[in-house]
Amino acid sequence: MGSNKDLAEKLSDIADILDIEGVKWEPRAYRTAALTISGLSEDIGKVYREGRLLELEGVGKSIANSIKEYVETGKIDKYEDLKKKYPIDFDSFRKIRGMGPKRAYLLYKKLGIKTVEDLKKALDEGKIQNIEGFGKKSEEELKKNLESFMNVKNDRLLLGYVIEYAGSLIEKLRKSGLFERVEIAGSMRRMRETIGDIDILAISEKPEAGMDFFSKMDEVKGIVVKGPTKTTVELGIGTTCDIRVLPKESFGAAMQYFTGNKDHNVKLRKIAISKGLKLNEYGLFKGKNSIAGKSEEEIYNKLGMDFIQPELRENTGEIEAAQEHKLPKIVEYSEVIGDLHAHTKDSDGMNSLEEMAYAAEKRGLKYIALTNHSKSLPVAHGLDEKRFSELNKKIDSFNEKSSIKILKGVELEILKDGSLDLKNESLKELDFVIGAMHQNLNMGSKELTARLIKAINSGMINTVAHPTDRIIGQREGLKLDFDKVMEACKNNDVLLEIDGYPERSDLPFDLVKKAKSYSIKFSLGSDSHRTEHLRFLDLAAAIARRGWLEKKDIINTLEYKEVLKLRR
Ligand code: DGT
Ligand code: CA
Ligand code: CA
Repeated sequence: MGSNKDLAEKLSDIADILDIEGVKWEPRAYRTAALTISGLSEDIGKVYREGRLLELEGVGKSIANSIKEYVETGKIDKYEDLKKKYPIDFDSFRKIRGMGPKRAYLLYKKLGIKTVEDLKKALDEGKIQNIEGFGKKSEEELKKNLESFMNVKNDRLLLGYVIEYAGSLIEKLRKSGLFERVEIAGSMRRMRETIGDIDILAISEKPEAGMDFFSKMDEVKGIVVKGPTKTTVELGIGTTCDIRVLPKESFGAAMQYFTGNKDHNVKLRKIAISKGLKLNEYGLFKGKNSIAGKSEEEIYNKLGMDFIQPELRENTGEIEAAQEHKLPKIVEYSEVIGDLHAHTKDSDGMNSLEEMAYAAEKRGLKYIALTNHSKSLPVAHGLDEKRFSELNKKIDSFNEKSSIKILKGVELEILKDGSLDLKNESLKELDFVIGAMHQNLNMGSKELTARLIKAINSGMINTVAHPTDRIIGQREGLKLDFDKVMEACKNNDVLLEIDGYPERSDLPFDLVKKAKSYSIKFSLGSDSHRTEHLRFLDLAAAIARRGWLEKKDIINTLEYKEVLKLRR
């Protein structure tokens, strides 16, 4: 019953409503709990059943009771009561820039606006500008922000919050003893940043027992279809999962077919036909004879091309490159040995410098850049020059005694006029500077591009943070002129960042590919705000792979001492 996503939305709604009612501390607790649950890589029902609710960040006794109620009944009484009084679609409004809960409530009270559709109608009719606290300019802004939300909203799940959960499902299936092989396929295998569902392929001598086992797993909330070799279930995390059992001799063909993407497959099938062959999920056939099927490699090879890594299968030129034996040797996940974007509790992170560094070490990394926010970002408790210099001293003494190294970094505000938020003397003491635009983004494309380029030309920044500033499902990227930005990066040896934080996944892979054509290099970052987020570095690496990057294109593949040289 229910799902993590739905529960997180309900808790966030409670937070919004309590905010409107002027309640002091509670909204914060509900928000933290909601954030924890939406970022959880396991089903909340499982956490409850195993008695671990109180271990979750932000979950105290009272919220734990609400979660218990939710898991057992699918409802939370407190939520239902509050929603009666405030029948507002807070979940959508939260994702629209400039629509905080108090504004949403004001618009509900004055104009009866409950939904996104109501809001759109009122905006179209010019009714918002007359409401106290709004005005013509903020009406225009809201219109733009609503449009941006409508363009990007979707119900797909973010890969970063599902991939480990899927991994644990696979592990359970493997351990059941009912399958000879179990693998992930579909968009998750391609490491697409959002997924529509989870696709699993298996080999089994006892498919019916396998299907029974699968459909009765704890994670399963309902069965959509159940057959002898194909079953689809609804999972507690808020998505469906398919499993298909296939004959051993067809497994490679099935992996190929069900990994997709569709356009990639369509083109492969055409190539097969042009060679007088037929390709389907059972194999590659010449007449009635199967000439390949056991492995993906042999299928690609028999079609006259090199093996294509799943991350590349988007029909963006990989098939042609594979035919000409010109595919790049894309970076391995294990070649990324440092994280170049992370926060500590000195700004808006949750963990200390030591905790972050040791957690990174535990993940096998050799270094981590701690890139706290700078002073002009007060919502993130940005640091001024003096506090950075104090932090630097702590980092120096940490580095003296430990094998994992910390780079002294900053996620530096690029101010409205393109100037930088810290003095040059202070920036010179740092090892890694990420330039970022978080505020005053309501400017035209030309101004915004010029602002960023001014910072790139300053000679003071190493990389550009999450360059498009998109938030998946919430807002579009900035309207930057990327040709100009990339030209400037190239001329100044400035990197572009690939931020692996699931909602960001920024640069997107198509722009990565474009930037590579400018010979730009890249930095990868998890954008961690707590130790658990360090895993997002792999997602940044996945985007790098999807953008065809090789080891030499990414500075996180360099040793610590080499990275230090970039600035000296
Ligand atoms: P998703 O689930 O929306 O994130 O994206 P996919 O790519 O996982 O798509 P899904 O789950 O519908 O199907 C998995 C793969 O199976 C897909 O990537 C390609 C293959 N496939 C599914 N339907 C078709 C089809 O009608 N034709 C072909 N050629 N392939 C298909
Ligand atoms: Ca899928
Ligand atoms: Ca599917």
